[in-house]
Amino acid sequence: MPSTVLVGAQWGDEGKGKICDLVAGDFDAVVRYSGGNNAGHTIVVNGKKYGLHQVPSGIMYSDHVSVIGNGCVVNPKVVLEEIDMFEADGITTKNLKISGNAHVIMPYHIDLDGAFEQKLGKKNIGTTKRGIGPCYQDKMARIGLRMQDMLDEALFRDKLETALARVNPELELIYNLPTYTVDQICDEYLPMAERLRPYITETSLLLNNMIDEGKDLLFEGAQATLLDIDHGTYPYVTSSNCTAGGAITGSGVGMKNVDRVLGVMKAYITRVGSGPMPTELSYESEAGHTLTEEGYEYGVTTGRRRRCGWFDGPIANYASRVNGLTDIAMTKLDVLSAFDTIKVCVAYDVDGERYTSVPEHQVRFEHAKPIYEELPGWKCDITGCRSFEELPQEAQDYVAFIEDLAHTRVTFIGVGAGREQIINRF
Ligand code: 2SA
Ligand code: GDP
Ligand code: MG
Repeated sequence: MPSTVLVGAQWGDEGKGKICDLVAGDFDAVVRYSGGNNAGHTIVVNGKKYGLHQVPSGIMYSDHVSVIGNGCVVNPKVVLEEIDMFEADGITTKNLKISGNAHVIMPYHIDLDGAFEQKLGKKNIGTTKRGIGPCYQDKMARIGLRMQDMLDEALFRDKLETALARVNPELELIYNLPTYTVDQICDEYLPMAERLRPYITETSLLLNNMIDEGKDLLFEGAQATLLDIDHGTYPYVTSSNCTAGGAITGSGVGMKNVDRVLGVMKAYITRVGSGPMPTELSYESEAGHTLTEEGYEYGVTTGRRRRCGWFDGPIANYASRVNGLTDIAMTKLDVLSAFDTIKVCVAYDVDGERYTSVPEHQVRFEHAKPIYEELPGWKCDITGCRSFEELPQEAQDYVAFIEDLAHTRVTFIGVGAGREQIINRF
């Protein structure tokens, strides 16, 4: 396969981990380009389930290079825990590479994330409280610490002093929280830095050298289009560019090297955290309850129950546009087998005006009322289907209906959580 960006096309948890693990065998490297351990990517291999937060889902392939790119934020403790977990399971991490330019999540980022959410009260974002927003804030404010800084004690101490001069008053005076000393953080972080030293490298150079050798790269998106800091449902978003464009800035690879943008979307939609969601069904409703429980819609990082709703066509159309999708992987079609009929949102009614894509203005999106079409269900087990033709006609029609809404073809169809439970149409 040519170099490909795999991107979440909804609000996350579309099954990026599974698709990434599935296709990774066709690539030479898998690259994470945004986010940190807020991500939770599930892969199920030989019946064993792994929830990955920092390490790319390509780690299962021992000969592949796994890269945590410069656009990511890294919690050293979490990466080390994942490294230890894989090594204990006989999965080598010798080809894991972490960009020296990736930013480091500090304990005060986690404190500030929680404190700010609490301060926001009812207006909270519903973050994962992993310190992601405050870490990216420091990056933009140019007081962040990077992986490379951890490898040079004098530099690390110096930069930390600058960061703490700004952070400590905020902790103490605004949130009434304990402050940090340089020594305290060094005692915790420098030993972790020594363990991580062999993994930290110039990943942009490494990836470009691979391209020069004719190797193919897979960029594994985290979070999703509607959680993107620029293109998402701001302010209810994460703090990075999760859309396909982020793969370029978040890895240091040129645009000419990407040939394919594969959007991953569920056959319905979910969201965790706050913010508008036009097709949301209450958990108490029969359909909402069925999607949640049949789809086992609970967060991989925080365990939070995800909000569930019918497939949202305007979002699919929007995601196709802002990412430049070449094709779609549609996951969890099997979950819809429970329904007699299935609703699909084909457009929004916004104060009397019809929208077939996501309106840019926040208030319009908040006012969006879904216009549904109801399609017949298939009501049978499709988890054993391995070709499009084996799917019942109603399921084939459902996929075709969504292709029309998204103006993009569906290449993969997920019919179960397992690596092999997939239909590859082309
Ligand atoms: P943050 O922590 O600052 O990135 O939160 C900002 C918003 O982004 C949402 N967000 C996510 N949405 C879906 N899945 C995510 N990963 C985990 C998973 C989530 C979990 O795979 O299940 O376990 O709860 C993820 N990460 C961030 C978040 O809900 C906020 O709306
Ligand atoms: P990601 O963040 O996009 O990688 O997605 P998550 O791992 O957070 O959530 C997706 C969930 O759906 C995981 O529990 C997967 O094992 C599961 N999953 C993925 N594809 C399918 C599918 O086609 N059918 C079913 N039933 N489950 C799937
Ligand atoms: Mg997830």
